[in-house]
Amino acid sequence: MTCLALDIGGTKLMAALVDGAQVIDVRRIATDRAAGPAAWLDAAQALCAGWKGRYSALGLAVTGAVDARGLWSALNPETLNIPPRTPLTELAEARFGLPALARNDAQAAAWAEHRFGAGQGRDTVFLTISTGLGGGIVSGGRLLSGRCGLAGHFGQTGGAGTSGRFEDEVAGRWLARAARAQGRALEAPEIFAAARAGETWAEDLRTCCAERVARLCADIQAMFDPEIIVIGGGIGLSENFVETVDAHLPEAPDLLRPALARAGLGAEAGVIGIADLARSADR
Ligand code: BMX
Repeated sequence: MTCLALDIGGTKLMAALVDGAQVIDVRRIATDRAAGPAAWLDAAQALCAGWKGRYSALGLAVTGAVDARGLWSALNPETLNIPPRTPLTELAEARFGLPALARNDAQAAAWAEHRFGAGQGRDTVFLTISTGLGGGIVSGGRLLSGRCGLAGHFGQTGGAGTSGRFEDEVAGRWLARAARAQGRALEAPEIFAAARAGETWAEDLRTCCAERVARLCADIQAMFDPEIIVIGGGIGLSENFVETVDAHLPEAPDLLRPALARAGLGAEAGVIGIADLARSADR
């Protein structure tokens, strides 16, 4: 069964036709961050206007928390300013004329990595490290959602010895801010390129980021005891990032040491995961 899968993120909006783990067709545009949910769905609809009749299920993987009733809210409005309790599935169903299933983007990606990617068949925790930091947990073959759709939102914890919200101390926005504080107006990809070119200031930022992620992974191991922690997102997928995290895991007894892997499905994990969830009867 082919599924229309939409991914609404803080930077990009993606529409894909997905069959199993196969992305048959995909289109992307930048998210108009100043617009709101209705305009984002209009944009998604325009992206896939030519696909009518080619799909029979609808899934949405979105930044922010989605509860069991399909109500959608931002946790960090800096990522995307979603009005509280936006009726996402209702809005999507009215537009596309199909029952819809919506989940947080990182939760959907966790499911995809567990089904088809680096965590295949295993208890998996997934982390996406990009503009912010998101996550998802698959335990005993089930994707955890939680009461309000919060399960796996590790970026919203005050973990790893930092103060405040963890994603504000580790991910893309933090890297850019830290570089700016040193007089360099650069974004995360340029900072990582500078690190690869051997510039010490950039290597230090990258190492600091990896060290903090390593401490988070150790905490996750103690909390959920997964078989694997899969790391993705723009920063997570960058060259040798997972190896650097691994090298900075805190000293701990073997039992507490997580097994880490680079995400297998790249930037399409969210659409692959939500398509699989939307197809299955287990909602
Ligand atoms: C934020 C939060 C998460 C999301 C994560 C990564 C919002 C709007 N988003 O922590 O729900 O999973 O960012 O989002 O509160 P991305 O858009 O960077 O993939």
